[in-house]
Amino acid sequence: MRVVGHRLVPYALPLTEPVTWGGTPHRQRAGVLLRLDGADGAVGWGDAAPLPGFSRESLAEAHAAVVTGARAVTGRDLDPLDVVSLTSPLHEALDAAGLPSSARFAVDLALADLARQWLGQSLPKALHADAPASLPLNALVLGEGAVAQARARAEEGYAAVKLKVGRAAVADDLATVAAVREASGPGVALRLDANRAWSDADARAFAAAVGEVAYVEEPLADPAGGAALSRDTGLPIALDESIQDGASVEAWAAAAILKPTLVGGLAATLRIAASARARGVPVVLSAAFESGVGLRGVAALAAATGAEPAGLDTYRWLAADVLPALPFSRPTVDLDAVFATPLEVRVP
Ligand code: OSB
Ligand code: MG
Repeated sequence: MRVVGHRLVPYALPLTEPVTWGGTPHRQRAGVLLRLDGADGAVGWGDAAPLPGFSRESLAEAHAAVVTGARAVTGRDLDPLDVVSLTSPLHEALDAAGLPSSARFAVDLALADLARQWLGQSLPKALHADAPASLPLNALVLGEGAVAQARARAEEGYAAVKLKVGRAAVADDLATVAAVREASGPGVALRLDANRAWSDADARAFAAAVGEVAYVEEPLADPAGGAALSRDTGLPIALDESIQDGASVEAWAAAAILKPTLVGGLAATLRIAASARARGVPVVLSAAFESGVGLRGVAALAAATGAEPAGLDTYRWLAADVLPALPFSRPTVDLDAVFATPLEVRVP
């Protein structure tokens, strides 16, 4: 497959309500799409959406790096099997270019999207031959009305609900978690995320009273205490920011949360997922409020790495998208259907 051209398409999408990242409320989500044109007329799309407060790179830096990556692949004749294996000399060249994470995600995704069309496959199947066609999703419960939202999502049939903790007093969080558990019922896995809000004492007080949960992401302000906290209290702890910071996933972790926009793109996500699995740690793919183009990539990686309920529910907070409606606001998504139609990108 020969890449004959590329184009960058900046976007800014309104959010349904302000969402806080890194302590600042945001009303819109900005990023840049990468379009790669194949010699046969196929088009591959990627999405670079650095998340303020989480990404190290700015949007301007991401944009410049996507240009660098796009130039590196344009004009090259590539074997589509090399592209989807994500371990070719091309990927080594991209590694050497040191693109920031969100830009590398865009380049990896656009290339893989082109390659999978050459191969006549959905992106999940192109990345992993045994990838399931159907993917369970997690319901994200944010802001006011968490209990009512959790009840509604459980009634719709979601297998997992995720709730932010650590922004209120421990006693208030415990009451909210108990109410969400009561509202969602016994069949729904409860995922919590403290985003490093707690002292060791706060986390131990929480662990002593919380009851059964699937896991708590990043409970500690000082993540070095995670292994001891988990060992002493039995609290299942998932790693998220720690993985973004480059920590390896150790066997004591209850889950590895992988955000391809933040951990280095498709190849890096598959590499970290394999090392987590080798230690027996389940892998949960999750979004960072990308556009629909990026979310399709996250969905594909979730299926390719094992299909724990995936965190695509950030889609619900996009008041507009660059694609026609995607079927991501439901308990399971049919990935063959998502990848059956060519993309109709239109930037609002
Ligand atoms: O802390 O997990 C987080 C989205 C953007 C930035 C950080 C986080 C998130 C999510 C994504 O929670 C949704 C999910 O994991 O279900
Ligand atoms: Mg998290």
